[in-house]
Amino acid sequence: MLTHFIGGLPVAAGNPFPVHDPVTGAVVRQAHEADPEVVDRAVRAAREAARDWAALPVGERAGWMRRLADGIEARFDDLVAAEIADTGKPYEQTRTLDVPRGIANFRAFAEIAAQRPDEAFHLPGLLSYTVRRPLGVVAVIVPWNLPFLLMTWKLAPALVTGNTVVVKPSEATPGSAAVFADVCAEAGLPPGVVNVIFGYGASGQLLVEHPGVDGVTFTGATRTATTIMKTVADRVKPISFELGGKNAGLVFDDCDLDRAVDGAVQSVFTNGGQVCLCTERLYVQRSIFEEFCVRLASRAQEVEPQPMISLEHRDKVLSYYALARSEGAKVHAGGGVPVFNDHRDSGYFVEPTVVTGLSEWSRFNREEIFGPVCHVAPFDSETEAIDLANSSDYGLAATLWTTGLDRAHRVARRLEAGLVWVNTWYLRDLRTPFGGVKLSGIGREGGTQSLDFYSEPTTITIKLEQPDV
Ligand code: 6OD
Repeated sequence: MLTHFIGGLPVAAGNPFPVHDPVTGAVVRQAHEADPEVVDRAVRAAREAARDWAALPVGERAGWMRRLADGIEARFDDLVAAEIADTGKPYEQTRTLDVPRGIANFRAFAEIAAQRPDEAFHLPGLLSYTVRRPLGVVAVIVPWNLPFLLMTWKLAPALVTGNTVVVKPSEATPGSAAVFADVCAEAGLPPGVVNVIFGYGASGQLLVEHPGVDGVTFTGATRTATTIMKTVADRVKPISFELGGKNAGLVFDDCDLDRAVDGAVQSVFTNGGQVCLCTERLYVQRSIFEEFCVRLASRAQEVEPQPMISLEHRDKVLSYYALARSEGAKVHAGGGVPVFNDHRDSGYFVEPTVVTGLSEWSRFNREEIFGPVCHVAPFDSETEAIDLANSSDYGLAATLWTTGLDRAHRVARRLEAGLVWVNTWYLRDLRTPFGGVKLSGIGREGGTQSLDFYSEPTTITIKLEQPDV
């Protein structure tokens, strides 16, 4: 049974709830659901720790970040196992992406924060400079698709800038957060700096509305974000939202086709399509459209299916497959539930799927599906491709496949997206701003943008009596 981690101690309080293995549907563990009392206890613990933690020099907090990175390395195998048990991710991905990114997040933000210069502004007779202060207690609400990667992506900058935190992972994926609580305890992190509570959305709602919480960082569904936004509006709490996507991939006829097909396979099907950055709309220049569809469909049939996180989510994805069929789509690959004839048949799998022939106005092409599926449509001109990519309520990420250097620059800057990858997908430099436009989010995290969100400047202005010496 997973217990909350509050003030450096395990807390077993609240109703138990089950966590399922998406590969088989079996219950893998139970966790306690945070009720109002638990949430209040966690926020109080974070507040009590806040003053001393904020008073540490940034170099010392950076040292703590490195020790947490070391602690993750020491518990690497446990974290991989916990993440796989909750999500059904492939071992190779978890070993090479999810857990290593946790280590990288702590190491990167230790450096970025420790090396950041302060700002000073001079006028005759006037010196102004800024000092940055942490928000205080930050609520960190983490989704189920990349639980450890995204938790640490938020924790590292929040902590290194001097905040204390209350983390709530998704009810579907509490395991790696529980191991991380152990890492904090084993590292001797001061009690209350990191607190972890478990529960459904209701626990998250209690957390964000708690008056002792000073800021909220959330990655997840746009619908949940609007609820959080309304909740915190009365207290004008700072928010950072990284939300859904309906990401476009543009494939021009001057691309390296092998590379573009490889990239499309990766950007559509990684993590079972359950990454906010995954491509769900592919637009391919007409002269290579047919060949591209044939090649993508053939590759899709070779992709090892990955489970969706829950039965409910699997049914949601399947409802879009049914919608596509009912609207007359041509299904080039997949479109159903795979049959394994083994223990996986009780799990939450869907087939990697490629469809064509739907209207741009179909809900299939407008709503985020969050599964291993894409719609492919042809375009004739660069302008049309850009218009198609931009005709979305979302604006998180886009991919471009072209060997034309001028075209790459020209098109990339005209796309309404926070992130554009050219001839690649999801390659990350942690110093860069990360986030989306339109329904895909508010604010940016990454590099100094994270430090800016998790702290606020105070401007100190001094009148100099002898200005010109
Ligand atoms: O890689 C990252 O830093 C990041 N924030 C990824 C987000 C993925 C959303 O599903």
